[in-house]
Amino acid sequence: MERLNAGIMVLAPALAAALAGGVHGDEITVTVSNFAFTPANVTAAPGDTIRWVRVAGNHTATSGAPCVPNGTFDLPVNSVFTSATWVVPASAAGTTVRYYCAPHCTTMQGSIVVTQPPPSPDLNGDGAVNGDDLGLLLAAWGATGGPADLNLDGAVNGDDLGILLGAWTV
Ligand SMILES: [Ca+2]
Ligand SMILES: [Ca+2]
Ligand SMILES: [Cu+2]
Repeated sequence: MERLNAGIMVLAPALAAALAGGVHGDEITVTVSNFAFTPANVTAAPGDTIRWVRVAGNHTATSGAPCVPNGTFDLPVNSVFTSATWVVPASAAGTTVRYYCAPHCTTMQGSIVVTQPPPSPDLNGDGAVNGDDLGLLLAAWGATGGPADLNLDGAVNGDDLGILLGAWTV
């Protein structure tokens, strides 16, 4: 029983954070060896953590096109720093984040395809889908995109209204 309690105490904060944030928070592991990232290409959602784990050699995980650092991250993965992490920010949604190993930049490369979370019909973010959100959608009626384009088809119209009404908080 004591073991069980200890386990629950460890898990509870993570569970609470997951429920509160509504984010995935998955951890995706990439191994770093001589001379490859494995898997070289991963898919992640905003809020996920990429963890590079050293298997062999002295490397880095450096963001940018091969050999061209762009300053987003530059992390050692070597005999001193055997793992490194980067949390995928919301601003990266819908993009592909390329990275490479600085000492072996011509051959040792990887990428992170960041998914775009579906828009929420709770347009004002207050936790309920109701008349306030309907007002925002109607105000954006006819727009060619933006947060009220709930099905991401480039128009704010009846299809988006249907999604909002289908999610109505009762
Ligand atoms: Ca709302
Ligand atoms: Ca739409
Ligand atoms: Cu390397």
